[in-house]
Amino acid sequence: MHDYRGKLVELPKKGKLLVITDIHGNLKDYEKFMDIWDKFSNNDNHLVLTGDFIHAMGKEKDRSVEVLESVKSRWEKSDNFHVLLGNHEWATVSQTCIYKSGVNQNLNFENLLYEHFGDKCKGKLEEYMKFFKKLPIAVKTDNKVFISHAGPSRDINSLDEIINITADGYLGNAKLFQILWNRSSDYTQKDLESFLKVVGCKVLIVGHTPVDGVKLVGENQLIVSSSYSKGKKAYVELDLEKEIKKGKDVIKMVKYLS
Ligand SMILES: [Mn+2]
Repeated sequence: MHDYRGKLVELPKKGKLLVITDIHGNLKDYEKFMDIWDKFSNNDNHLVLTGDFIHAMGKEKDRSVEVLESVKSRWEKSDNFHVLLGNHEWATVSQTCIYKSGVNQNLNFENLLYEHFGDKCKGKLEEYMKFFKKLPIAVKTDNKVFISHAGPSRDINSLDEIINITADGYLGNAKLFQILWNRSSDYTQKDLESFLKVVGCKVLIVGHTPVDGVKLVGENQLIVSSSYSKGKKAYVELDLEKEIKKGKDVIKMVKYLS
């Protein structure tokens, strides 16, 4: 059973952490990452999927159900397999319809569930919503790296506010909304600095915005695209024992999916 501090995952100064973002129902890429993880996995190493593993965004076949079934089962079986909530899972929990190129992603997902489970689709949706509500929102490593789906959130003033971030529910919760939706146009460099100070970290790693593999924002934030990207597909093999001061220290730990 995962022993999280509320909605925060805290990782010790031991081993390595694979950071994988935005799978978006791409089963092929997901399986490649799971092959990497299965070889990499041991008592000290961890993996985090930073949310948005459901909802295909492009023309490719939406394999969200297969990905989700595997993610859920791996999370339930392994204490070293961590999964964060993304805005697409949040949309399911909060029943907020989100659109991509005019297509209602929630409706698409419910249709997928019907295709897979027929009459049992309602029960499956409830099961998935329950699972999403168990998911943490962020990871904080002992060597001062903070990892979330998006963000930073401008309204977070303490680490406790991260730990208790869903206490006010999932809908109409600005702090949660920002950490799941904010892109670099939604905050200033100053906001980022003060967020990192508040949570006691040096570097922020997020996904959410598709980039060509990785993109450094200012000196202290790294955007990573592992599957749904603008070109290259990158992930981070974060050394939990090395001192991290700037984004460039994390850039050295970036790897690419072949
Ligand atoms: Mn997202």
